[in-house]
Amino acid sequence: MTRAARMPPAARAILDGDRRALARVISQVENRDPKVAAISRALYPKTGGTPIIGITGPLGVGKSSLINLIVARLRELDRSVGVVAVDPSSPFSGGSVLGDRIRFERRADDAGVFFRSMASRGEAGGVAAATREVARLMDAAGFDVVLVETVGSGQVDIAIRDIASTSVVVLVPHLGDEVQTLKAGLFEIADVFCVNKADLPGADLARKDLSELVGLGAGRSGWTPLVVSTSTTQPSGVEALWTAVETHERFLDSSGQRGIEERRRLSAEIVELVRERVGRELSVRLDRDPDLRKVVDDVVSRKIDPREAAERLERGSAFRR
Ligand SMILES: Nc1nc2c(ncn2[C@@H]2O[C@H](COP(=O)(O)OP(=O)(O)OP(=O)(O)O)[C@@H](O)[C@H]2O)c(=O)[nH]1
Ligand SMILES: [Mg+2]
Repeated sequence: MTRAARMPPAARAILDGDRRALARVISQVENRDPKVAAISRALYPKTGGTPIIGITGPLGVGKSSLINLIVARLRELDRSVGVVAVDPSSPFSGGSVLGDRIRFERRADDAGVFFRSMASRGEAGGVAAATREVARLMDAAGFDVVLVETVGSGQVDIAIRDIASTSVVVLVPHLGDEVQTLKAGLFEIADVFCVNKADLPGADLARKDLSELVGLGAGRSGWTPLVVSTSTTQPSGVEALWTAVETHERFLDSSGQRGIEERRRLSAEIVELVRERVGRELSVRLDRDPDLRKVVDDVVSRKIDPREAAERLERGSAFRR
């Protein structure tokens, strides 16, 4: 049987641009439906050619508003775009924190745009994996660009750099102390900094401060993050923001970093999948396998410490079938 003949009908439909099939499979991803594995596997060879642009930053800084404007701009240029937003209705807040969050504009009659929000409930690793999966489905579905909105503020960061080829970190003037605490983490992930709400006082200063901070850093792998400012209410700066994104995408190609970065991301994904699988299997066996229960007993009774138990399991056959 050829590979094509083995392609699941849902995968075929996604490749053929069937948006309802795409929506259905995304729901299956959210519901952890085991049928997704075969579909993803069949689609994987068709992926990798689409820029995945992460738009991340603290709650309420204007990420969704910016995405609406970027989408409008891309549609003017006749480029199709898929958007996946991880909804920040986190376990911390028990729901949407801000009453005035911007919804994505419905463009029901435009097949060149596809929006999807995903709940961020559940452990961060699972959300990151599902988000990556959905971005990849959109890639396979043939969109020219995929945008991923995530809330990134240290604790609730979902590792956008393991998903996106370019990461935009959105901030607003007067984040003050927050910026200090965010800084370390955000500098790791930002290819482009966007100071949004530039219509508010302090935007120029914030931009200047950021530019200075960026200039101090050595720059990751030959890239110094670009700093732009935008306002979605005026609106202004959105073209400059998109130009900065494209500049970074071009840098990835001209410097050879694209391949290096992709290899890093995929390695991390493989490690994560093995960790998850081995971890799940091991927990079950620690509970059920009499020999392994004995090892846990020895830790409980303080005969050995957890580290030694782990080493014993590694040396033994616990990780093999
Ligand atoms: N003054 C001003 N307000 C803005 C600007 N951009 C967005 N806002 C407002 O900020 C609020 C939050 O905007 P969103 O686009 O929902 O922000 P977000 O970052 O997607 O929010 P979450 O997804 O909840 O984290 C809304 O009330 C917007 O109208 C801007 O450029 N200037
Ligand atoms: Mg939003």
